[in-house]
Amino acid sequence: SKSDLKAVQQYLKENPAGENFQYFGKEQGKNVFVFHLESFQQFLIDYKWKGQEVTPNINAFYHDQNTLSFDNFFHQVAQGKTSDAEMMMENSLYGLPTGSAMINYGTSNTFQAAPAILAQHGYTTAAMHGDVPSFWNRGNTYKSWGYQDFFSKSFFPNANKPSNNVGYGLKDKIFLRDSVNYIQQLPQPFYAKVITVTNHYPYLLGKKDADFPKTDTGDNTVDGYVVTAHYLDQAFGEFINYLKKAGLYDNSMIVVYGDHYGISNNHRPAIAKLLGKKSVNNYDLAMFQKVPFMIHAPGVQGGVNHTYGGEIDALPTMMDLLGIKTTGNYIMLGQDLLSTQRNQIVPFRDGNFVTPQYTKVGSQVYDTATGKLMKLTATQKEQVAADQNHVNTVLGLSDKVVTRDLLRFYTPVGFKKVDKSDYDYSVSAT
Ligand code: GP9
Ligand code: MN
Repeated sequence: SKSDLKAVQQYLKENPAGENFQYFGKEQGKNVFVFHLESFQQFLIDYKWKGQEVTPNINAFYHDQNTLSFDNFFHQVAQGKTSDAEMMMENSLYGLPTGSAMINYGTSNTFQAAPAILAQHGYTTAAMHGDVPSFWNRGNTYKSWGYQDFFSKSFFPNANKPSNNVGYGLKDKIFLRDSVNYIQQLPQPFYAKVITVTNHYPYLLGKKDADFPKTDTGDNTVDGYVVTAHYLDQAFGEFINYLKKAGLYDNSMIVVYGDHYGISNNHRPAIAKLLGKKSVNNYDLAMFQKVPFMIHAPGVQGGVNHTYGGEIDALPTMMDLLGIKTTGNYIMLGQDLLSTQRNQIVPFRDGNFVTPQYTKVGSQVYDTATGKLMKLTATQKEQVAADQNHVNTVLGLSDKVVTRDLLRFYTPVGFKKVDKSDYDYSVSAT
């Protein structure tokens, strides 16, 4: 009901992060790429195996002088995996505690998502992916989010050849090369989301594409991870070169993120081996949920930012750089990562959390800086309880927005409601 919405608005009013005037609007009017690195974890950045960097191109991008990189950025997904990441990245709303919000609410709900917001600012919008549009209900959800185009598998004739596919879809190198044809036709400025897929469990890749040695943890589903990650990295490098050749590199803001872990917590011994440790505890596993978040922004001085945040914070951050004010207007539960006023509590979907002080896993609290298990003083107990209360509140409010479809009761200033019938993603018959 409308009173549920009031509670959300009240919360946002009491917890404003605001923008950072040093960054606000610095990328205004630029094309925007959101590049999805499937199952890509932060530990891969600068990681070496047998003396070789696994992901040299992504590493170079991470360290580029015009890239804002974040090294305390966490994925916050649950069962909805990729779809949870997409929900957060493009709506600044959480996925649900169980199931996928895109599947259960993507078709019917009202959204005020990134593509719809940017369309209001003169942007053309398109998503690209080498799998079928029914997966995660993207074909319907993207209409609700206001995507004008969705180029999925059937738009890529090369996908007809079985050997061009692996796992869930078209191999990244072919997918990205062929995507450029569509990207070049988009009127500028555009917002383009590019979702890769090859670096996906169980990390299989034919001999022809496998150009990196497997790790030797002895865990079969883990040891191929660096091989497909390396393939993704090569594909990424090629894509960046295409953009440079097409003259798109310097007039675009390129956002790159890992959607979630590639190696689940069921593989503790293998994770320990990869990290060069004897064993891993709950703290190590919490830190293992870091994923890359990088914004290549030609108009700003880059560097590695240590603020604690997660996928929920991506959209307000991007909007800040694009000069679109979100605080006080949009119902977004994350906060600008560049803001100096931000709250650095990172909620996980199960109610655990990380802050610069505490890492809370079940009944255990670790010191985030040292990784030591803490015996809390009375004051610390109060702080942890307050943080927990914040986490529960924000997750609960987000769930209300999604499950009760609250955005239908509110239209932000300058926002035109999405009409799904405006969009048709079927391949034209020509
Ligand atoms: C498939 C892909 C995989 O289209 O996005 O989703 P995931 O299994 O990672 O959630
Ligand atoms: Mn995924």
